[in-house]
Amino acid sequence: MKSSLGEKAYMIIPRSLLDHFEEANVLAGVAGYDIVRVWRTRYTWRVGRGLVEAIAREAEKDKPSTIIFYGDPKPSTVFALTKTMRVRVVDRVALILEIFAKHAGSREALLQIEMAKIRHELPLVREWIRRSKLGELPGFLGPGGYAIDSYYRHLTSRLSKLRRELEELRKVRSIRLKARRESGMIHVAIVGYASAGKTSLFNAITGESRRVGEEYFTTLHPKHKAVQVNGVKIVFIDTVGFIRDVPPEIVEAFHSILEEIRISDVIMFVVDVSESDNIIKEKIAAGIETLARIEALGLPTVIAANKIDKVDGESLASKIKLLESAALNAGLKFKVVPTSALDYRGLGELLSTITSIIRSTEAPEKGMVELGGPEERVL
Ligand SMILES: Nc1nc2c(ncn2[C@@H]2O[C@H](COP(=O)(O)OP(=O)(O)OP(=O)(O)O)[C@@H](O)[C@H]2O)c(=O)[nH]1
Ligand SMILES: [Mg+2]
Repeated sequence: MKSSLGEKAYMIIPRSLLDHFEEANVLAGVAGYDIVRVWRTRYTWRVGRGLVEAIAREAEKDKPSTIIFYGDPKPSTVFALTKTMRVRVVDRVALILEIFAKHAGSREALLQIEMAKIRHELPLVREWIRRSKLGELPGFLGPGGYAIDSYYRHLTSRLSKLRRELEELRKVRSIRLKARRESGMIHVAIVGYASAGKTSLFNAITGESRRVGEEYFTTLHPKHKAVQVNGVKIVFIDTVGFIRDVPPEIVEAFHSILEEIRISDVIMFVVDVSESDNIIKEKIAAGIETLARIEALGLPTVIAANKIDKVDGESLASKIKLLESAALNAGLKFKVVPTSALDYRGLGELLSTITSIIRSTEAPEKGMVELGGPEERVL
């Protein structure tokens, strides 16, 4: 993947996603783009001809290298934009895949992301082939139709190669995960929406000093650290943050990164309660959806209602109710513990809740097994 630090880019955002503009901007920044102009469009899948022309006029002056269409543009829309503007067009899926590719922590994750990218690109290449057969691409984007055909063949054969390689890696991983299960070690996966404070809580609990930050995806590969809590040895896993509406192409790439959540003993679901009720509801829903997709919803879960240092007592009570009812609405019973990774409030209760969950669900000898080393990074 090409490194694109500070590349000048335009963003096109559909009206229906304007609420997500902040998130879109942050993601573009993480992917290495510098958004110099933003355009609104009425649809999530296309842009009107007038807008394309207006953008093209500005692009003459700004010369952006990339246009980020923060939606799900149809191949014909991407084609039209590329043809008029002669710049790369990146949609939401491709943007997120670029971020993942930059930070993938394992060979398997890298291959999976490459596979997702190819799958995402194929319909676009098909559109190019169709247009070139219609004679719409004389000399455009390289030497024409033949090159596009052979590029398409290259992509499809790479896809089968990736499938085979991933299958091999999956076998190795399932052996490793089986060993982990049989070792009897207790694993607590720290999950939650991007920037909820997962790494901050992980650091506070384990004494680590992993990087934390306001931008999304500060953490992109999981980290394991074993600590002794109330007489139980627990491996805490800091994971990559969830985002809403994870597009289907990404689920699989996400899947490999998040898979170890599924085989954890307890889920610690971190929610930033300093945000508005609506945002909290949306993010809880996104988290539950992701957990469901990775088949981790049945696991005992505790919600860390984090950043309480930013919330006054009265609204905190209502936010806790909100969390409980959001879980209940999804048919889940999660215990909620208010925490602050900043001033360490609630950490004692959080840990005792986790150990009591472990004691009530596991055989007594579990958790007393000695670990091979102080920490272990799997991905
Ligand atoms: N006030 C306050 N800020 C917090 C708390 N926990 C985390 N933060 C801040 O929130 C931001 C995000 O924290 P991280 O720990 O990086 O969040 P994360 O969930 O690991 O984020 P990603 O890895 O990007 O998904 C940082 O600026 C932290 O300093 C808290 O309890 N109170
Ligand atoms: Mg983090």
